[in-house]
This record gives sequence, structure tokens and C-alpha cells, in this order.
Amino acid sequence: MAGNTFGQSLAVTTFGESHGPAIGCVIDGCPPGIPLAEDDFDHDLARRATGRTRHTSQRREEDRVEILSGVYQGLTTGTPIALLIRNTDARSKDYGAIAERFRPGHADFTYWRKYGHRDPRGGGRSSARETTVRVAAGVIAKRFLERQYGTRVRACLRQVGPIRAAQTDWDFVESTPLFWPEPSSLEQLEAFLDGLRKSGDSIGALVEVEAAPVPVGLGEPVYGKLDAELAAALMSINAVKAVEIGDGLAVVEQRGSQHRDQISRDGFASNHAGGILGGISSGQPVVARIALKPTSSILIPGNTLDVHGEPVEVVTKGRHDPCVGIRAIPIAEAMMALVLADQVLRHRAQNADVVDPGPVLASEGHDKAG
Ligand code: EPS
Repeated sequence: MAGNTFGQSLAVTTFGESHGPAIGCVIDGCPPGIPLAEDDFDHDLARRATGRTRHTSQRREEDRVEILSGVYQGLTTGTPIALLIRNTDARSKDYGAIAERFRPGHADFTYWRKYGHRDPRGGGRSSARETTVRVAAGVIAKRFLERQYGTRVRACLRQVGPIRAAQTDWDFVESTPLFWPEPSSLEQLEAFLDGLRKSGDSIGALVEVEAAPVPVGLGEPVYGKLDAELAAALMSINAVKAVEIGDGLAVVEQRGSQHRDQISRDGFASNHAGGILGGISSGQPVVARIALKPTSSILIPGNTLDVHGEPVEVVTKGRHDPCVGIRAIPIAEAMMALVLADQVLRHRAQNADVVDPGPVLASEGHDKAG
């Protein structure tokens, strides 16, 4: 495989470039009987879209999904679902000046050295445009999880540069296009982003994503651990440089007596583990965070080489995101939903006949996968 497919029982293959005629995906293994219409994709695609706020790229894509297969009379049929989104607002002339020079910190260099031939328009295949169809595939995974277990997958921006939200007001998150969870610091964040945009620079961000309720039992020892697959899926999002599960890097300073989530009949007393023990979901919310780098397409001149090896200066003009973390919220949700849905189907395949030893927590009811 050449790296464009992920998932085992629910496998998603994406294709397309930022400035090609279209992008799309094929979702294979989706259970039959799930209601699905083209409009169902609109909400999440709009949450991810460029041009919703002055703080993101101003490219204006329609992001209209066409369902080419796998749905009949409004229900999935169990056959491959092919989705297509046509690119309608590519402006390739923006890339004329940098087509032959490598943006420092960009995949320009590695694609060129690996393949020897590349589509430089809009970053080609390395563009965040590809994440559009992941979000579309995620809509189906979210719907499956919601119908099976009432699972809701949601994400928010946790930190942008030096500004960190200490509180989480989930109702507030969706009320602004910045997906910021803390009303009291939103103004400070807006001012920071305005200053950043004027300076022509970019900034990194931390995104938090969680799923709940998640049934006990998802994940396979040892190489199919739920956290391992989540980390791989989240790391595959453009610009992600680190993934944390549960307390993540903070475990370095913790003691076992602090980190363990003590258990009583009433449930777990805390969730330092992020809902995963031994690579298998515990029934607690699954919690992850991703760190996204400041993007390399900036207006501040930098030193580089061109494809002929000549030293040159590079400046990236055009319509770029000063903070890609903002638009990563629905992408992180989609990747988590796809990993969980895939693990549900794999769990069923192996363990459908397991005799359930029964719930041990008072809160447990029908929350075991199966
Ligand atoms: C992107 C660069 C910009 C963004 C694009 C991601 O593309 P362009 O230079 O063609 O305007 O607009 O994001 C999208 C189009 C999208 O839908 O997410 C990049 O280099 O990754």
C-alpha cells in the first residue's frame, strides 16, 4: 500500500490534490442500513472550511459532497461508499513564484526528493485540503457510533501560542468559529491572532478531542492498541507534531499513586488514563490532544534552496492559515470517530461469541462493545 488507506474493517482511502479537479474518498466496510444523504456532510464540512473567519485561509470552496456509490434509497448498502468533492476555488498562480523553491518547514522538500516529480499547486497532495474528505468519512463513523452507543465525539482548541484555556464550556465552543472553550479569554485570543496575521507569521496550537460514552473493550493487544491506532490516525493529520492520550506528557512528573484511576462500584474516580487501559477502552471518555506546528507558508522571508540547488529567499503569498489548529477541530473528531468505528467492527468480528462476565461497576449497563 502506498499510504493513502487507513483502517482495517472500516477502511478509508482518500485521493486528490488541492488544485486538481476534485478530492474524494472510498469508505469500505461501512455497515448497511445507516441513513445517509448528501446534506448530512454539510455541517462538519462547514466547521472545517476555509473562509469562515478572518483568522483562516480565505479560499472559498463550496465543499459539496456527491455520493457516487454505496447508498440506495437513503440507506448505506454495505458496499463501498465513494464520495467526491469538486475543487472550485483553486488559484494556482499564487504558487508560480514558489513552484521551484522549497518552503523551509514544508513537505515541498521531501516530496521533491522522494518522488522526483510533484504537483506544487497549493501543496498538491500534502495540502490540508485532503482533510476535507477525512471529515466527510468521519461523518459516517460518527453516525454509526451515535446509533450504536450514543457516542458523541467532540473537540476544541485548548491552546494557541501562549494563550491556554483553563476552562471548558462545550456550549461556547460551537458558538464561535475558533472553537475556543473559555468565554473569558476569547477576546485575548482574537487580539493575539489579529496581531499575528498583521505580522505575517504563523503560530502553533493544541487541540483536545474526546469521545463519550465509549463501550468497554475496544482495542487489540498488542499492535492494534486503541491508543496506538489513535496516535497514528491523529499524527497523520497535516502539521501534527505530537499526540497525547489522557494525561500525556504530564505523566513524566506523576507518581503511580496519583496517576492510577481508582475503582469503586460507583466507577473510576478520575481519568488520567484517557479512557484506555492496556490499549483497550475502559468505558471512560477517550481523551487525546494533538499539537499542531506553526505552518511554513508565511510572509516572513526565509532562506532556502531552489530545485537547482541555488540559494534563494522565499516568501509565501496567497491565502494561508496563520493557525491551522483552528480548522483541525472537526478533523481530529473525524479521525477519532473512524478509529473507534473500525475497532468496533473488529471487536465484533473476533468477540461476538464471548460470554460477557457481566458488569462490575454500578454504572455499567449496555456499554460493553458487541
Ligand atoms: C493549504 C493552503 C491553502 C488553504 C488550503 C490548505 O490553499 P490555497 O493556497 O490553494 O488557497 O486554503 O486549505 C484548503 C483549501 C482547505 O479546504 O482546507 C495548504 O498548504 O495546506
